[in-house]
Amino acid sequence: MSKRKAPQESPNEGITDFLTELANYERNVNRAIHKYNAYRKAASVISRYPSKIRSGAEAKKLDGVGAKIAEKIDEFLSTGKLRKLEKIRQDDTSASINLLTRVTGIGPAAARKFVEEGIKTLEDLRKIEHKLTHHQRIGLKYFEDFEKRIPREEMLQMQEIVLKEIKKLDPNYIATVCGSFRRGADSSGDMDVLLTHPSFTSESSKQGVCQLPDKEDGTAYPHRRIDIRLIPKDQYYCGVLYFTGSDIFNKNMRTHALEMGFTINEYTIRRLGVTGVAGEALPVECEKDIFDYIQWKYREPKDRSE
Ligand code: DCT
Ligand code: MG
Repeated sequence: MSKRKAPQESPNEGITDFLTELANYERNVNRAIHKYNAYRKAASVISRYPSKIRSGAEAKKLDGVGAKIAEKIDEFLSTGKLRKLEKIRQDDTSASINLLTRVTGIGPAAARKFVEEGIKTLEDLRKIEHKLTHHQRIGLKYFEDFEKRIPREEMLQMQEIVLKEIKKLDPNYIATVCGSFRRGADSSGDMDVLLTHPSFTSESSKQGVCQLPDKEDGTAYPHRRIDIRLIPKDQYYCGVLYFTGSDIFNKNMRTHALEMGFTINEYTIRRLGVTGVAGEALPVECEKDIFDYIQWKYREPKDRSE
């Protein structure tokens, strides 16, 4: 999963930027996932609003913008900043936790633990490299590269190479590049590859690095993050659905599923009994099967931003 979301070009960039910064603060520092989701949802709906927002009241008409966010928008529009954010930025612990969570493999809990131990900067992390997981070491080593978005053109080149190598191993492999790439995005934070094989029944995941060969003019490409997950065949399409996202779309789909008496996660879809206990995993042969169970109209990946 990638850490940095693509910046949204919109007439309300100032607002979506501060909402995203607040979202990250709630997730990384406070571990308040509901607040994180609320800010992300508001940022997402505002980023798709076509005209310049003039007041909090105007924004509040949009689904996902409540009174508190509307108030912040008013403050931002009249003063050009937000006191809450100014305070957060000045707070040492918050700033350190936010920085450390930008390293792939370091989540909010690990970041807080490091900061409590006095490890606050990338240099500090380098000094305790022996204590880091393999994934975190890669994240630290390629910190700058991994923050760069990957243009679609490069994603296409990487996809071709990866799929070709997989087919060489065994032509029976089935592989899908998911994430924002599958939704048609112009750029991606990372490459999310799902892999299955008719004879596989246990899951594993490999986090790696790749780099395209140098360009014709001799300049090198940045190192890119590639996440390959091997998934049992019967769970493959729930995985493809989940890892195609977006995260907001997934949340909305899961909510609808619950209303219809189903529970969906990245592995399975199951019926909920009257007592709320989930039954056996239902058979799934393609993504559309999952939509059908919950009586939702099928949506192409490009239409799954929310
Ligand atoms: N996902 C999710 N909930 C999360 C995180 C991820 O449902 N909290 C799913 C949806 C997208 C998929 O996993 C891959 O995650 P990312 O790589 O973070 O998202 P992306 O849409 O591919 O965006 P990016 O271009 O930044 O990689
Ligand atoms: Mg991704």
